[in-house]
Amino acid sequence: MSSDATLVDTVNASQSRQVFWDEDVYALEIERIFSRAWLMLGHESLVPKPGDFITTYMAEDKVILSHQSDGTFRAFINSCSHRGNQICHADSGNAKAFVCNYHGWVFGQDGSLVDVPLESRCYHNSLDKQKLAAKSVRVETYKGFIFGCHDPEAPSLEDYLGEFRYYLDTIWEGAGGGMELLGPPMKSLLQCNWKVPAENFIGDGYHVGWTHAAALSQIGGELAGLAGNRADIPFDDLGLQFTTRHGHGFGVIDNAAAGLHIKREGWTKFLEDTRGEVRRKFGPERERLYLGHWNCSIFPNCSFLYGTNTFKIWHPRGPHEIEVWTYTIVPRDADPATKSMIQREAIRTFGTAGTLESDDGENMSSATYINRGVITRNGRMNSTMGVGYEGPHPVYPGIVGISFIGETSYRGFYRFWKEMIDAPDWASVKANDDTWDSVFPNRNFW
Ligand code: UNU
Ligand code: FES
Ligand code: FE
Repeated sequence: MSSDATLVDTVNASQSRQVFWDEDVYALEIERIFSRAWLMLGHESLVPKPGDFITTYMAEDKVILSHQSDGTFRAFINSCSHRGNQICHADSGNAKAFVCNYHGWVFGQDGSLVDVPLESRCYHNSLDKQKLAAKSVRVETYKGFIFGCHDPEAPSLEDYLGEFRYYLDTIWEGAGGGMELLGPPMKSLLQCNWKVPAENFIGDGYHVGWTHAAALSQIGGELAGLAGNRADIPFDDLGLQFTTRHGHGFGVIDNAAAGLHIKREGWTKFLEDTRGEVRRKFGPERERLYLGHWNCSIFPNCSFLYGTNTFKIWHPRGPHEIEVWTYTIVPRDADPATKSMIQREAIRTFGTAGTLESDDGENMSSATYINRGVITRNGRMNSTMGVGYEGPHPVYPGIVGISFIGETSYRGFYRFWKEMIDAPDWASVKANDDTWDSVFPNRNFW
């Protein structure tokens, strides 16, 4: 990497293309972001009963997430403390214990080492099993969503989500039942840097009418007018964009929650039936969000579309590849027929072979692999759309951008990315809590 390259320029809203390509940048991301941030592990609905487990990833580390007999959730590294073999090879199941298939060491639901074959005869009772538990992960939940973190100094999950909970509560609590995930996830490999989909989902309203033009006109509905950027609709006033303290953000298109659904009766009825309660609980500003379509990323690598209801984790596989995990997010209180209708529509649009998913995939690979070229990779990218047309809002927390089509939440994502990359520890991140949003100019915008 050329040493003078400023990876992220928060003043001019540009990024070095090395953020998508360079091995050293990736190593730094693993150390400073994925080893220190709260990462999405799943939802209680995926492991509803004691003993239920799933295996997943935190970046490239395999972990087991397990529902304990006391009702809590624990996670631990899926690698045996004997010679390192993977402990559990199943995607999910229910287990009282996990037996390593190499030499038979047995780990409890909490990752503790509970049994060792031939322990007294061959280890002569010298083995300190207490010290040989599988490495544990900090686990906390928010509204049923389960996150893991490796850093004991990281803030609580509630503080990490911070004021973004104002937005998440709108749907993760909603009218009371909140949301759950339908699994098992679809899994696919995509040849791209993990940030390309993360930035796309956090705030790329701009690509929707262009990349997805054919799909939108074919689907019809509220979003068809975006197709080809041709229609006489208010592109600069379609909704809002948000970014918050720890890089989480989203864009909302007003009154378009079910916009990508062809079969939508149950879903729109559910929204109509529950919007009144959301209004009573959260007020009209959040009722507005409840009825909109969101493209959203939780920093660093979890994204979802509320309305379309696809839910993604972008597991990095080095700088140039990801494993995409796709769940469907549905209201817990919806009836089973509505849930499966939502799931079919989510898979049709954003499943592995979804019509819109495959529109995006080619761009994501292209935006990554173009940087094979040395001259190319030392250039920069631009994210200036809407600079100055954003700021602190009288009602909505964080920084709020004027339109769904803008790059406010991109700038917020890379602002926090840079902060994490530069910070030696969480204490130095916390020191910026009161000044983080000063990089956004024109602060009296609203
Ligand atoms: O492709 C997307 N991320 C998207 C599609 C976002 C909003 C509406 C439709
Ligand atoms: Fe945006 Fe090409 S026009 S990447
Ligand atoms: Fe897209």
